[in-house]
Amino acid sequence: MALVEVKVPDIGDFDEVAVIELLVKPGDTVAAEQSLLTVESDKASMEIPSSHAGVLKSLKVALGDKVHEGSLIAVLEVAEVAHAAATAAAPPTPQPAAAPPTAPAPAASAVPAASASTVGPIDVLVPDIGDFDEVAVIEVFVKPGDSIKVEQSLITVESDKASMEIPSSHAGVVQEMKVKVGDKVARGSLIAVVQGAAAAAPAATAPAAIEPAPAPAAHAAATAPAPTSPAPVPAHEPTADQGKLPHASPTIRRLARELGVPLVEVTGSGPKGRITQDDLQGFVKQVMSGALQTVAQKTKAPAVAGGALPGLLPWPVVDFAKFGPVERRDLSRIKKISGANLHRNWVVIPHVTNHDDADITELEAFRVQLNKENEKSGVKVTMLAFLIKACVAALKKFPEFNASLDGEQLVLKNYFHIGFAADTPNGLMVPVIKDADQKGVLQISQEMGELAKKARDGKLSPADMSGGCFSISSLGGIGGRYFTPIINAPEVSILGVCKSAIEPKWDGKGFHPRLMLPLSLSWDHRVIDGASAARFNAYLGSILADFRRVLL
Ligand code: CAO
Repeated sequence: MALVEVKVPDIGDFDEVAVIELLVKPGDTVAAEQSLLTVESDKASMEIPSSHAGVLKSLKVALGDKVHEGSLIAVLEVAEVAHAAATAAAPPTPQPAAAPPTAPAPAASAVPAASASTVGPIDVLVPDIGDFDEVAVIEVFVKPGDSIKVEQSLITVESDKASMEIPSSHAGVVQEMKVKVGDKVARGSLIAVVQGAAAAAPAATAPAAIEPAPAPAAHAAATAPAPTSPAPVPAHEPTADQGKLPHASPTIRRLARELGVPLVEVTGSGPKGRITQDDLQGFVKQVMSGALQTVAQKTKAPAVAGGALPGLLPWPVVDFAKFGPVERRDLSRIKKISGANLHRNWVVIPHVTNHDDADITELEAFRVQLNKENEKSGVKVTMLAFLIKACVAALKKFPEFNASLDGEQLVLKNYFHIGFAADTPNGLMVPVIKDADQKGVLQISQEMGELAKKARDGKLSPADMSGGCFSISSLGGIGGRYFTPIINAPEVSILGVCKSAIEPKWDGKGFHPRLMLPLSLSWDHRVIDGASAARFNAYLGSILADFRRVLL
């Protein structure tokens, strides 16, 4: 066993190229000549093969790193020391990503620069593409009327083994395209007719240098038709063993990187699943319109119905039937609507809840007496009606509780519409008593009874539930001590009330039995602070303790 360093071989006269793909990872067994990574320049991508067979001990480059000839890529553990020693000295053979296998080596010095101006129609031909008889046109990047630059890619062609972009030999305006997707072309095939004064391309030194094959042929003379074109640019080779690697040209891959598009998630519609520009654009449009989510978005973004939030793990998916018998029931329409609202309010509003107790001993006695007196009228005076009246007094004293946030402004309301949570067989509804400040406790009790019945019968109209300033959620008839009610946006606070109970209270001389009502006030900390909330509760308690104060 011996350790061998694998370095970037001679990649022509490129100073630096970027690592765009890592094709192996530490621990992988690699064969000699197996591609380890892909590098890409402006014009071409190429795979860097391993100089040895062995087990990859460590990778010395990361995605985005810039490398050049001699850069250390990886350390391999090889089986045969002698072989390793013999071959380690020799530079590895560069392996362009899409080089036709038997293409001749480049001969940069044999490529004359051509720079004369050209006027009139110019035929742009397929250059020497190595020893391929025919290759299929799989993408056409330009159309008649397009202004093109020298070396701008016109089409992509693909053989069994490689794909490459064919650049234009001339600048000008495309007069006519002579090929379409699916056509077969060979060296010398007419691609396009270009019109305009144009400088013929200088020798395609850059692509020629990075790719050993195919070799760029001598450039077109200043007259049309141009006999040859700049060298084709190798595109990514669709090899089976690359599995997950997207099959796309360097142009598409570069564009995808610039846009941040995860190319592996784009479905290619071209031959052998090749990703075309249309595929890429279609993908971006779908993501932008919200019709599609990338894998990253799915992991981070909230599931529409599942409740996951950005940055949180997805909602657990459990097969409950594995643990015992289950039955499934659809959520009611009201539960779905109120659930979505409650969820938004819980997530968006910074809630704080202050708990307090109000002494309602005298008030409850008064309520019971009233109900005795009004037995014949059929209207039952409820504790909730007193609470509504008391809350109106507190809202008048603390106007920021009777408000809504509108951007950076607070909308203070000069009306007092109080909602109350009603438990119905189909779910929670919040009918609203309008102008509660202008109504007496008897009238409020009567309206509440009517609205609660409508709620239970599923007959509340939208108008019955709109316009609320503040809500009360009373669990007093059921039980409990305290809870944390969720604010009913766009309101900024809500009062939760639980079951009153007789408690011993110290008055400085002795303990006395008092009926205490537990209050839980939730408030929006963007609008209200803790001191105001404590004052609100204390004031509310003082009114409930002596209801005459409501007149003050
Ligand atoms: N403490 C002790 N007892 C109370 C009380 C309190 N705070 N509030 C009411 N009660 C008693 C009443 O005295 C009455 O008892 P009697 O039948 O002996 O007279 C009984 O509870 C029913 O009270 P009520 O008729 O006055 O009704 P209510 O005002 O309590 O409730 C309504 C009306 C519509 C609010 C109620 O039916 C309801 O739906 N409550 C649930 C609200 C809810 O679900 N909130 C939670 C929202 S968050 O999920």
